[in-house]
Amino acid sequence: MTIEKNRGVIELKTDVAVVGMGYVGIPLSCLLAKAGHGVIGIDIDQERANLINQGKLPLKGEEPELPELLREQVDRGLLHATTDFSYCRKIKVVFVCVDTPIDENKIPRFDRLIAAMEQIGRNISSGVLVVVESTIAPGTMSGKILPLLEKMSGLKGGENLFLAHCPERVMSGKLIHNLKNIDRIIGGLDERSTEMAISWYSQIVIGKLHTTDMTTAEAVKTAENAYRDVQIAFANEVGLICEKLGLDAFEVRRLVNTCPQRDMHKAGAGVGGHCLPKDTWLLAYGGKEADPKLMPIARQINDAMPEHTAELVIEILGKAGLAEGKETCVAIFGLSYLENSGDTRNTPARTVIEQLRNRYRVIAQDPYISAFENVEIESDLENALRMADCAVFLTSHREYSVLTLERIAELMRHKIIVDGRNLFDKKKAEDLGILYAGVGKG
Ligand code: SAJ
Repeated sequence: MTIEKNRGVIELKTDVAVVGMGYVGIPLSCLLAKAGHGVIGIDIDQERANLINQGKLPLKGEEPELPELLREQVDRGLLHATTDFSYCRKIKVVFVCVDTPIDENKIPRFDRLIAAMEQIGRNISSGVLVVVESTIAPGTMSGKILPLLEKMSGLKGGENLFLAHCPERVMSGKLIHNLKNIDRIIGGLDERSTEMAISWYSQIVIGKLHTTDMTTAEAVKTAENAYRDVQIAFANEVGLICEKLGLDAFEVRRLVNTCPQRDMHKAGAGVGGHCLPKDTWLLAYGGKEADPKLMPIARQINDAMPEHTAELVIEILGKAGLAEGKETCVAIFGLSYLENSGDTRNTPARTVIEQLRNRYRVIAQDPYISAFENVEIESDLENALRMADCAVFLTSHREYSVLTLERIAELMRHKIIVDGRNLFDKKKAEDLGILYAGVGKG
């Protein structure tokens, strides 16, 4: 396939297409190109494709190795991004990494995945392997994707069309590391599909490749995240109990975890990200016949934590006698949903700010984020503290964990901290005359 490059038209040897150039598709494309394959990255966003073709990474936050890896593969002519699905012709394997959101009723929205599958189906040729990395509700591969691909392509699953589900296990801030090192589940339509998928992943994954069927692979991925979401909800409920009992939930957690077979998670200001808030609902949707109860309740508990954190702010400002109004300034530290990342997908900060912005002046600071919806940003950490009557910590960025309480006390207009991530010691704060409230900190 020929493509325009700054040094004229070059022939691009392509055997791989990756559809959906985001947190999953970009690192996958880079590692496959690094393994020597010509990779076509297909995305509906022309802007994003242009950035990638300039060797620029269109993702926020620190991603070790990835910016250099992307630039290298583009310069080598082994990675090219486009919005044109016709590049899927003559391709040997297509990896699908489009996102799979849920709607406000917690029902999976498959439209992006289906749209991608229709385009892929129109262009693939006999013998192709299609691998879906997107997280999907159990039953989607066999019930939706296989029939759709067969219909659009005229190919037949297991004869001249091969299919597998290999759910991604990446994490913002560790995209390349996780992709290389974490074991993968490969759920094939049949033996042949599984073998073909193994031949590709064994070139880029050091972790073990565990094989199973497609529906089991769908259930594994959604269950592994629902498991974590429920664990966090348990920790949050223990946190709320400890607040009422005047206990430190993190001390309770530390001692609980001295007991074998315990792995209590951490109470916090909420559960953000692209995975956990959605994957529980994907599993519940796939298993709706069983009428699951624990997982929806866990989601409810986790979704209520940002509001609880905002409540702590309102209560402590009331206790300090600071009136509601724009002259009282609340500084939010941490817009990202995850420490040391610039990823704001489903961030708890969004809800906390919504709850507070009509009561107080709200400013925000995040080392990885320079703009966030229409929130007033103060990028300098110490200036933000100087402006603040109340400092609300929602993300445990390393920049915050090196802040001393003494320095905070020196800088703030009123010494009030609400700690959403157990960054500070309550007693030490109070000894310094700081009014302190924290999630899980009674
Ligand atoms: N959180 C808590 N308490 C905890 C752990 C996390 O409140 O004890 C919060 C975090 O602050 C964050 C959210 O939950 O807001 C999600 O945190 P996470 O560490 O699970 O990070 P994610 O969302 O990037 O999770 C991803 C998931 N990976 C995939 O879906 C492929 C998850 O399965 C992994 O366990 C996690 O990365 C990881 O640690 O690798």
